[in-house]
Amino acid sequence: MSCGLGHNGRPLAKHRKGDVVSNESLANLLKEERRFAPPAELAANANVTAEAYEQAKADRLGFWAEQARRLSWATEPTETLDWSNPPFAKWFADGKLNVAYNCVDRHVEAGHGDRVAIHFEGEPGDSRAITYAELKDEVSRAANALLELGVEKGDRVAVYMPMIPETAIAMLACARIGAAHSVVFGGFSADAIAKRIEDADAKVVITSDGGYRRGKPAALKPAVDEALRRVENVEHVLVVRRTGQPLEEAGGTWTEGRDVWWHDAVGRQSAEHTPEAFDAEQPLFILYTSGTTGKPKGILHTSGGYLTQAAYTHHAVFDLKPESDVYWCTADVGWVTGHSYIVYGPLANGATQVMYEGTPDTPHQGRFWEIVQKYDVTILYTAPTAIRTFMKWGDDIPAKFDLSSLRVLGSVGEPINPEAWMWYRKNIGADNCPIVDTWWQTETGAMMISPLPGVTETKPGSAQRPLPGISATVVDDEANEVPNGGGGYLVLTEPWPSMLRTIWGDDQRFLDTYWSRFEGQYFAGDGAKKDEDGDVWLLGRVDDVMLVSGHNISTTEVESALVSHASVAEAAVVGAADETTGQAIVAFVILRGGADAADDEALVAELRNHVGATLGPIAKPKRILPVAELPKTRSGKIMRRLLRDVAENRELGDVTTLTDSSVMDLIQTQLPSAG
Ligand code: 6R9
Repeated sequence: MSCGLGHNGRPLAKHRKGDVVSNESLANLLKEERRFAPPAELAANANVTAEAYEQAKADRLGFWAEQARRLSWATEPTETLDWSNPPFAKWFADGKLNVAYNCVDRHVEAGHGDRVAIHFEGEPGDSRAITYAELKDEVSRAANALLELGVEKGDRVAVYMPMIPETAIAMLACARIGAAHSVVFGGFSADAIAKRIEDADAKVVITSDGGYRRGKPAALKPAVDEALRRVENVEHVLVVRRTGQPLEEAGGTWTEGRDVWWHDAVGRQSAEHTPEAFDAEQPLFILYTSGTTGKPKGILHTSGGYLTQAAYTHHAVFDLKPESDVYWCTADVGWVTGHSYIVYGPLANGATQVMYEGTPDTPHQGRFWEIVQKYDVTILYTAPTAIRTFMKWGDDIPAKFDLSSLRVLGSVGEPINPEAWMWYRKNIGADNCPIVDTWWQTETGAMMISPLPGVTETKPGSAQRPLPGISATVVDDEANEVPNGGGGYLVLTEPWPSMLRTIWGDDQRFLDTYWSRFEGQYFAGDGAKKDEDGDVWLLGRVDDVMLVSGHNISTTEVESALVSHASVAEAAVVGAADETTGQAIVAFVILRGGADAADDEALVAELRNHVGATLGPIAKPKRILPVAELPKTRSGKIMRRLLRDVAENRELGDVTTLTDSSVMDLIQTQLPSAG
């Protein structure tokens, strides 16, 4: 057996969700011996060098106080962290600033008004370049319009939009007047919108007639109309015209007095608006995390600390040179990656970025690479789920485009399987772009664990080290820090500037969810492992860890073993109840190049043996089921919970956060023998 998956000694009956990931089960990932040094030229000119770790270690708060000076403060903070009432943090509490001024006006004042802030690429092929000067005018007009609609400092505004520049403009307009936005992913149902509007008690909703998805207009306003039949207190709906599709045709309505067109209400405003400086702890936004169960949690972020860390990490981790780089984050603004790395981080840094409205396969599967080529994108930030999809579509597709402008590649959202990492490096990065695998969460607000592109010798599949100024480690069930080589739970051991301040309206849930599992430490809910160098490997949500015959096995590990087989593009692994072994490993696989091997018993046997050979016999899946698609959340994470329902022949649980709910029907019809 190649890795010695050991028995953890706990009786099966004691298994509960969230049990620690045993050290032994993780040996395989540690066998990853490929190493990639930073390109010499990048290292020589890098924004951040190894010294930053030393500096932050010597004086963590001093380090963050220095990073806060990247921002323009109306009143400079003298206080860095107030931790007198943990875990309720205040950062830079006596400082005052305006977040929108920092993201827009100051770049114009510094003489960069002509620099493109956003290269917008619509799905149908329309495009718009918006300079910082134009962005300043638009944000100011939108701020004036919100004021006219009665929005005041401290109010909440819900934003339900496609991926168009007005979404960023709307968010910045809220920030400019001190209202907190609550962005609801465009495509969530009326029910989800209603719950979020109600929870945050939003006064105004900003939406659009729709956006383009997969070559067609997809309406948004009708869902808002439906949501507003269930909630009170919304005074106005501000509607951007994007598709021009008649509202009634899409099932929507127009409520006179309540609904106003953006081009009317914003269009007629003055482009002059003087930003007011707000306290550093002024709420900036609420963003709901889907959560697998229960009511969504409204994660609250505030201004000064959040913007400091979003700006610093965007500068450090992407080595951003605002004068020459063209940055592209493919996430949707509706999730935290879009908040921190489309809107706040890049704009605070004066970056030029691409914003793309649509899907990666419209009108063809080379669309992303065509965009990289068109705009000479230098920094690309995407998700493992996208990378695995590109692997599935085939190497020949990116090969048709000139991707030589790229210099740094990023990944976020899930553990990236070593083979997907290698594919990304070779087929997109021409073997010479550092890959930064960035671990963080809605709750952390900004990146926490990641390589630095000019410093770190990277390892395929590892997020590696806490960033300068960040304290994270891995602990066992009893909160003891595990030694190098050990596995357990990822915890954050010191407060950080962009940390969530609470769950909106529910301090107790904030304490219970994050701060009660381990005394004085933030519990992230992820399993992790430290290798012999102390580098961190993420192993998936602790809820997904499997217990097979008393062995803890991480889903990530088995999935990575499957993806390392030449025939597999993507894999999702779950533990299904099993009379003999407690749980049995069931794997759902998507084959590369779309091969249909639903009845290819030989391949299934080969895959089982491949996992056995890489990880040890205990990790061999009991069943392997080739499928055409996997259920994913809208942010691209595999929803293993639903696959567990299938594997255990249960009624499916809540599917409302799925990107495409027909996927589950497809999987079920493909699996006559799922039981
Ligand atoms: C930014 C974002 C957070 C959860 C997190 C973890 C997973 C994110 C990861 C990663 C391994 C990475 N995750 N990045 N796992 N490696 N580089 O995704 O926020 O939507 O709140 O999800 O995503 O499980 O706990 P969010």
